[in-house]
Amino acid sequence: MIDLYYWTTPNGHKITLFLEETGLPYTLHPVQIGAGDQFKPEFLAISPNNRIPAIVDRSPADGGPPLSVFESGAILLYLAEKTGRFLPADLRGRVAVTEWLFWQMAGLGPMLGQNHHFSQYAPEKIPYAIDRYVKETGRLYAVLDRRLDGRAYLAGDYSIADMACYPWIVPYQRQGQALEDFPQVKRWFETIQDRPATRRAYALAETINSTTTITDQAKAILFGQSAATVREPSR
Ligand SMILES: N[C@@H](CCC(=O)N[C@@H](CS)C(=O)NCC(=O)O)C(=O)O
Repeated sequence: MIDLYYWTTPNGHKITLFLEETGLPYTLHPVQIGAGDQFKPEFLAISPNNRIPAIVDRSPADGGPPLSVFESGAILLYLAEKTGRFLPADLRGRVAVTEWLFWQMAGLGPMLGQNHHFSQYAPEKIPYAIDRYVKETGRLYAVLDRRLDGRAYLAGDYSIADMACYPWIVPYQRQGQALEDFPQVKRWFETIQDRPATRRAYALAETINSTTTITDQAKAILFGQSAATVREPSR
């Protein structure tokens, strides 16, 4: 049994996509990041960066005590290895999946996250920042589009690399992008959107939180963090 510490954001969706695909039994624990749940000591004990997602595997393969994992890329790799699904066993297939998984973790996620911040949430509209991240988002979409030319998925069959990228493309309109400009991304996106597991993961999210708007109080919690927040999380 997997305990999933989750909120309805792109990084959270990555893990419900995997769990719904595999049917691995899991219990979902909502962590309301706009209300500050990520600073509770019991959550920080498994996720020291005060970010969702995190998991606890109550039956790890080594038969030892429950094992926690934070960072969505590490969680996807862990679950893929645990189940033997969505990560090829052969050397070259595995390298290709990990390349695109790390590309998502280090590039697509952080850059699109800054796009969301400056386009949607920042109290001032800073043209330089908006332009910088909308353009970088477009560049990354073009990299994805080129990679998908002649390929159904990012690396071989549907894999954890696709599961990492897909949730970040879902809000493409809010990122100032049009899928018509990236025909391969559009085709790939619509194929994944139609998977029954994808539909289940997003339907589940709707039952937990159906809004994308963030209150001023939530903004203060999410965007006001500093070293002091880490040193005194209960303040
Ligand atoms: N690199 C991390 C990023 C996780 C992340 O940024 N999570 C956000 C939601 S998508 C969060 O928990 N934010 C809470 C906060 O900022 O305090 C991962 O992929 O797991």
